[in-house]
Amino acid sequence: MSTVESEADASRLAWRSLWSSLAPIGRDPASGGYVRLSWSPADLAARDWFVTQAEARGLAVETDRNGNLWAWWGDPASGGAVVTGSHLDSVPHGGAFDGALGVVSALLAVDALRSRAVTPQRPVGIVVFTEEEGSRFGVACLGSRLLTGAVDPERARALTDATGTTLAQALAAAGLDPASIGPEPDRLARIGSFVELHIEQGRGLAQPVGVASGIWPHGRWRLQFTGEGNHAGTTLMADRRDPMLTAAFAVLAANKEARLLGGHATVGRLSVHPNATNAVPETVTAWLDARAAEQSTLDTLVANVRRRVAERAERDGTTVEVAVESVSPAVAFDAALRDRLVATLGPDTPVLGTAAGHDAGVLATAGVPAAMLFVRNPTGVSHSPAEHVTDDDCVAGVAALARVLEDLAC
Ligand code: HGY
Ligand code: MN
Ligand code: MN
Repeated sequence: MSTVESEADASRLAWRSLWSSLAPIGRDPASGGYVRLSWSPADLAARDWFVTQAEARGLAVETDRNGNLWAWWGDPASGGAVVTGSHLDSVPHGGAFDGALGVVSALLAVDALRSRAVTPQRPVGIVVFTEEEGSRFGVACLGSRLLTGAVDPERARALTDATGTTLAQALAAAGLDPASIGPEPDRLARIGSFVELHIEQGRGLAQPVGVASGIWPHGRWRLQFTGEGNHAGTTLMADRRDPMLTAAFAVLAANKEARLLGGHATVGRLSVHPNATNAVPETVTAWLDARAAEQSTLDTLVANVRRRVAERAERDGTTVEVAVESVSPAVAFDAALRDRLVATLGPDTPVLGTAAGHDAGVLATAGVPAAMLFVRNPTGVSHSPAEHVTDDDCVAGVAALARVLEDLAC
């Protein structure tokens, strides 16, 4: 066996070993997907896994005021840090790679640099952002938004999950002080550059690794439809004020408007009260996720849906209230950093945009020089147990991240 072959085998083994240690945490055997909602037992176990792995590498681990985890190689106080990382929470029954790939790759990239006796001149950090998916408390990238001041701490504390538990209560239960959440400008100022490695979430990559150009503007809106709860058997059709009809119309209107405008719109979550087969519902809550290449298109899409739904509600005898849960503006990643990544990885490295949101986008919006590496997704499926990356591409991602960190930190 040649040296190159044995190095490749060692990289694959290292990948498999670390990946396998995280893989059981939060996996639902019934769906084959991951349920790691922030601050749940599964999320806490994943966070413990990270702390154990970081400490085993001699990295200094700290939890910031917003619950994000940081592991340092070198002293962050010296500034100009090169930070990588991603998130470990998931959407309900999500895939194994969304977020976790970036965290596992970060740890292995540090191992790779050390095995080559690379000595960084700048501190190197690995961050695990909390509640990136917004699957528990509704606001996407909550940890990085709090860190950067993109969400009001007072509003964040009062966010509730599906059972009515507030973020403040969840943080307190995890041993954090909810009163102290909020922006940390000093911590942000220490970051010279942030590079998040992430599974590519469409079919945009024909080779193992690419570099991100930007992120579509996107957001989440909660639509609450209210009618009159009543008996399904005895209430005459003409007498009904059924919010399910208005909600159903909203789902179709969102899909139609997105198709007409070239955006994306999804209603992937519904809550029905009282949720009984033989009752006309009293309320239906629907969550709209909408995205578009241009902010003006997104604004038009959402405005058209709102107008058409309001008209329909009048016909149904129902009411509709719309609340914005989180909005993210368009992101163009730092051009110099993006070009530097391409120069490091080779001129044939593809540069592509995405319609998926990321903590790197939140940091970029806050003025931190940020970039992303994408790793090929052979099926293009994400937010599903079918999400997949081959071992060889995972190893290629680690190698690419290690080269980028070495270039930026040395
Ligand atoms: O929802 C998103 O775009 C991301 O995957 N969090
Ligand atoms: Mn995701
Ligand atoms: Mn993600």
